[in-house]
Amino acid sequence: MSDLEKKSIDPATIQMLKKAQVDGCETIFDRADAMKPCPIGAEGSCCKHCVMGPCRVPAPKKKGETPAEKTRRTGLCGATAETISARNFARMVAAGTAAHSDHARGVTEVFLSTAKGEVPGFEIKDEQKLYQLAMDLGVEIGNRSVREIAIDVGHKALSEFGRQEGEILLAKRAPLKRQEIWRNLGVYPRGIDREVVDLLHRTCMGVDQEYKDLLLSAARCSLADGWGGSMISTELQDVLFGTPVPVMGKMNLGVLKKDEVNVVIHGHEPLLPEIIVGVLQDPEIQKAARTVGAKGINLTGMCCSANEVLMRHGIPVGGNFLQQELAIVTGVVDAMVVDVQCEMQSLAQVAKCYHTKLITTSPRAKIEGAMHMEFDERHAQDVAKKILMVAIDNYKNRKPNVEIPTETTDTVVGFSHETINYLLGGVFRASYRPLNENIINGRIRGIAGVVGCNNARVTHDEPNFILIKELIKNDVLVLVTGCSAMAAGKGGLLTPEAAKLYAGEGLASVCETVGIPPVLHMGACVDNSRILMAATAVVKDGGLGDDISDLPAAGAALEWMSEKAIAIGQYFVASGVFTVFGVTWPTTGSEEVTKYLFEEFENTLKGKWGFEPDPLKAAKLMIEHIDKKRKALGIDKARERVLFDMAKRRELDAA
Ligand code: BF8
Ligand code: SF4
Repeated sequence: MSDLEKKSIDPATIQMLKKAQVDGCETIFDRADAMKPCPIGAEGSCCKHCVMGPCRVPAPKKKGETPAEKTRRTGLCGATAETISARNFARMVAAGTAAHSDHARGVTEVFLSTAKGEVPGFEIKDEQKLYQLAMDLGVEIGNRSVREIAIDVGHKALSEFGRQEGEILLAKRAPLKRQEIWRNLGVYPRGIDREVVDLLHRTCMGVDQEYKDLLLSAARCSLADGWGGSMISTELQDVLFGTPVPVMGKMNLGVLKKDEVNVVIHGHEPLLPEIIVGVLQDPEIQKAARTVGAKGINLTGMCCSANEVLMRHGIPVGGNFLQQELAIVTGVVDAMVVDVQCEMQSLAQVAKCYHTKLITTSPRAKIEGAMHMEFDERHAQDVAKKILMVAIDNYKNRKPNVEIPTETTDTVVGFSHETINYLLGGVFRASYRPLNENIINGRIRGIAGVVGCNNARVTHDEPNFILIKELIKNDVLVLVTGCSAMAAGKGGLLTPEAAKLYAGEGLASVCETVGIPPVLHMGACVDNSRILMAATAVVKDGGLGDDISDLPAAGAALEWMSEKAIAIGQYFVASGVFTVFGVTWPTTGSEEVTKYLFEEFENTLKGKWGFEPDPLKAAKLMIEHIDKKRKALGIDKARERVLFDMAKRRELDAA
């Protein structure tokens, strides 16, 4: 196996890496070879919170240093390794929370304008969800019009960002016991922006210098993301664009088409992508595409934007984070349209190697060398059409070095929290009861959320794919979002048939009865809030304890790279979930800080972090945790009986 072939488990990715090499086009995979991560920064031991530094306070070479040795290891201001490491960790949480929540703010503003009827092209698609949200936000329904209710919901949601007093409203959706834990610890999230500002303030030079206090504040900030910003995004996007229901969709670079104009939408906010989907069928646009000799326009998604339009429209997915440059390497992407987050600056360089027009659209994110066509919700359709026309015009500029991988995989996606509810319980008696019953009787051992990114420091898609396969083999139902959902999809795990092929007998029997895949795609990264809602629904349905931390459940992000992933992991931990990360752990510079996150959080928040880059070992940790929770609930014996029954059945079948 050549070095190149070890970069990914996905053949389409390898094929494009080889092509990039032939074309002389550099990608992130090359840069990862050329530049190693800084070891001091990697362990969270570098502080540059003031210009007397940067101060480097690396972990001690030997274990068990004396207190005197330890005091000598500080920054100029005396900040200890613990403070520096906790501050760095907390800043990651603040940045991740800011990213999800600023996305949410944008969605809320468009939602409010839609409610007021100010933005053509946008409408309220899911009234049922609007009513539910209105109730949770304390908006009166009565016999008021949808418009009136929606305007109030928009205002209420918007005021959650700048809230100065009280508690974030949607956090009241959490189980009561969970809310009590937050209140007792003083980590109940207040305003969304307030928590981000609070954390940036206390991590400044000379402010909060007690690592436990810093880490609890980070927990509070992350909760403002999970139960605040991210949840508002998901809710309002569903109200505006429809709550996902099961839909078929294809994944991988093979979805690009040689004889059509290819437009890749990449990023996170579904606002412009939804409008692009809408204007695609415009006869004028279709005609323009045919005039340049193309058979039509092929829309493809990349990263979380892909998840959004896949879940709601079945638009094919080009790939995940590490495939963004490689889509362009095919030579057939006529335009790549980006908004915010996870867009590599190198796209501009890669686009130059081919003919691709890179188009930035967000007022928050411009890229040097890209064309900027700003998304303006008041003229969204015009902007969308102009973007498509740029792509159409560019079709003629394709160079001869075109090569599209053949790989595409079929998937069934669209498992919102509401959809799972309906599928399990039926439209008229929607409930999580059948899921709870199957967890209690042991057919389903537990639930795992496997989420997060790709990371150029590990083999692309491999840790996520192996982990997910191992979990379902052991009867753990897996929920996926973000880029890990695409690792599952490309690997063939997002189909009902995958249950028979890969799942343990117990899980497979449930999946076959309900007709669902053993791995449920729940959406983009902001939609991790759907997992919080699903976990809460399971708790509320009864029989599995009275808090999320009682559930036989665990989370993981083995290929994480973004600060957003740390914010997500932290809100899962602060919601009571054991969460395992891979690749590298950002606080190893301080044993105390790491121990606090990995062990002591369990005593207070009843959830904790874990670190394990090896996917099989990570699966083992998660399954052990699930079994520990089953035992505490007194349902461990039921599973043994189910497995025994199955062995008996097989024996009888064989006889
Ligand atoms: O928000 S999983 S690489 S695309 S950060 Fe980015 Fe990570 Fe992908 Fe979406 Ni999430
Ligand atoms: Fe160094 Fe303290 Fe300044 Fe950080 S805040 S750079 S540890 S002097």
